[in-house]
Amino acid sequence: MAAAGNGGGGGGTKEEFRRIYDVLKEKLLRDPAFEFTESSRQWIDRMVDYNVPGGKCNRGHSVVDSYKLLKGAKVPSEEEMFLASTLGWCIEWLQAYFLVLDDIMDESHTRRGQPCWFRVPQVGFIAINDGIILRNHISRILRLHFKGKPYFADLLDLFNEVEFKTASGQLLDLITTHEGEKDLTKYNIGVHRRIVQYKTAYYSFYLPVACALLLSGEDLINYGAVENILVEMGTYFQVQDDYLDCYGDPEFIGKIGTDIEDYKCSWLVVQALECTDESQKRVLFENYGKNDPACVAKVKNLYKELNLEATFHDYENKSYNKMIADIEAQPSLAVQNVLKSFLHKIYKRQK
Ligand code: GPP
Ligand code: MG
Ligand code: MG
Ligand code: MG
Repeated sequence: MAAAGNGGGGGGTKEEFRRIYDVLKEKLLRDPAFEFTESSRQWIDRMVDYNVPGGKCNRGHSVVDSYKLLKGAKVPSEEEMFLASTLGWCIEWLQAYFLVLDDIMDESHTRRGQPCWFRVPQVGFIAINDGIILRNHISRILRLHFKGKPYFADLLDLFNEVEFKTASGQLLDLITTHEGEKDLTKYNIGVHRRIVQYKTAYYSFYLPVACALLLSGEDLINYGAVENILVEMGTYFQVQDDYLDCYGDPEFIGKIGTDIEDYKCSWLVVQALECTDESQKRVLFENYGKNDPACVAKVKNLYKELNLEATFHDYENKSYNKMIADIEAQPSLAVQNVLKSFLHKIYKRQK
């Protein structure tokens, strides 16, 4: 799918996308609704640079790529490309907001190859307020660039709905951990699926495509089937995240896994519970959720014994084939291209 890449007609290279970040940030630093002091402006400048642009930007790029694919043969204007990139950045801002807070809740250490924001000296709990500011930046950006557009209300509603779903998923992620502490056998694939659909799939997969659809003048009510496929893709993506938490190289993925220590209802522990015998189950019960490297190592050894790597690769292939079949059943070729383009960004990802 050549058209899915960057650098095709209508602009939209990664460099152009990045350039728009600078434009948006400059506007925020000159927001007339707040009389900045020199030090508050510097704080926001540094905080936004630290947390917003350093990731892979898959979500942001996907808005631009999806929009171009939806336009088909029509080349988007410069203004349209700017708006698509701006929506892409709004999702990157949303991601930054979630990650700043998620890292506090998960007691994580590193993110994108640097200390988590709350671990930076002088930041600490100010990171909570920074998370709130990042969320508010999205509303500021949308107000500035989209107020007056026919789809403005739908856009605000979309971001609100998706944020609610994500925070609800995060709640499930956190309270399920308490239930698991009492009884690890409460974890199963259904529980896992529910958590990851809400905490990851809507904001990471549905939101970018929904933004591109609104920008193209579409009514989201007609895209229920597309939403289902994107939620499926998001589930697959979070299974990869759970896998990489244990098997990824921290140097390469930019973060150190904490799922075993944190007692998370990870896809890996769910798979382990499915295929352990009684003595292996005891090893799991005794060592899962302990903040002790020796216990973590025992859990990882057990995963190795159970060959969960192979289970994962099998899941990855089956899940890919199923998604491709669902995508190819879509009546619109443009929509098929949007979905395939997104899937190919993440299939067999290593980070
Ligand atoms: C990812 O979970 C989920 C989120 C980032 C959503 C957070 C939502 C909030 C409302 C704060 P994760 O903890 O597995 O991600 P990672 O492995 O990147 O820490
Ligand atoms: Mg988390
Ligand atoms: Mg986390
Ligand atoms: Mg994770």
